[in-house]
Amino acid sequence: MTTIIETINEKVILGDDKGVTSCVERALAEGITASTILSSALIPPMSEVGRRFENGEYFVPEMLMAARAMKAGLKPLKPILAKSQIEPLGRVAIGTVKGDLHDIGKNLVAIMLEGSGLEVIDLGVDVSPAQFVNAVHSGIDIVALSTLLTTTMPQMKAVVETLAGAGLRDRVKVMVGGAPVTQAFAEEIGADAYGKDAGAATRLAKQFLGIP
Ligand code: B1M
Repeated sequence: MTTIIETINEKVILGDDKGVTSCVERALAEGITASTILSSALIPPMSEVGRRFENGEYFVPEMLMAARAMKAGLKPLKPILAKSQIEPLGRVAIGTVKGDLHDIGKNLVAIMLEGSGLEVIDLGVDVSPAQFVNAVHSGIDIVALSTLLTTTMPQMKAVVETLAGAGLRDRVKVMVGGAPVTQAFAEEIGADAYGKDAGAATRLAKQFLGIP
């Protein structure tokens, strides 16, 4: 018998956004936790979509439909993952670097950071180094950079360098993440940390702010 998790997997791959939303709501009603739905039902199918794209079975429209379906599944989870807190414990500016339009992972990181009580200023996608610097001027503790493309990884270095050029490098912590990014790359470009996933990024942010 197919489980609800398997059904959600399949519906994400097929880009059935309405089906994904209703199945996620059903899974929640069945008592499956939001984090299990996220890690077992919504994230894994994106790897399969990537595999199909690499093999030429899927093209950009199919990838877009799958991304839309995944986002539709995130909607009912968001209020549960981001339990509201009263006083923000710190401020994080997050964005996908210039030239890159992928935002699902970045959005997940933002949700988890918010859920841990931090104020998140989401700069969106295709964010230039100057835009990150402007955000830091408004009083930011941490800058979180995301990228999914190898071609836009140098933009992360550009952000670190632009912050240094503006005399702001010591004022903020810079975290980097996204599928092609590694700990070694983070060290190479002078970032303060590498977040493997949304959970790791949240743990690091709290560590930087001295939050237990
Ligand atoms: Co694109 N795409 N895509 N894509 N896409 C990839 C990334 C790719 C690996 C697919 C492939 O070839 N197998 C490939 C990149 C190859 C490379 O550079 N090595 C690729 C390509 C080539 C492209 C285009 C160039 C395709 C084209 O047009 N020919 C194009 C680029 C457009 C652009 O950005 N300028 C493109 C476009 C798209 C869509 C628009 C169709 C869509 C994005 C929709 C959207 O985001 N709104 C899309 C999608 C969906 C994908 C795949 C299938 C899925 C990405 C995803 O959402 N994963 C992807 C293949 C794959 O990843 N297997 C692929 C799920 C998400 C939860 O994971 O984003 O890794 P991820 O986030 C994780 C961690 O990485 C981490 O935490 C998250 C969750 O725990 N993390 C951080 C992420 N950011 C962080 C920041 C932090 C910390 C952790 O801060 C500290």
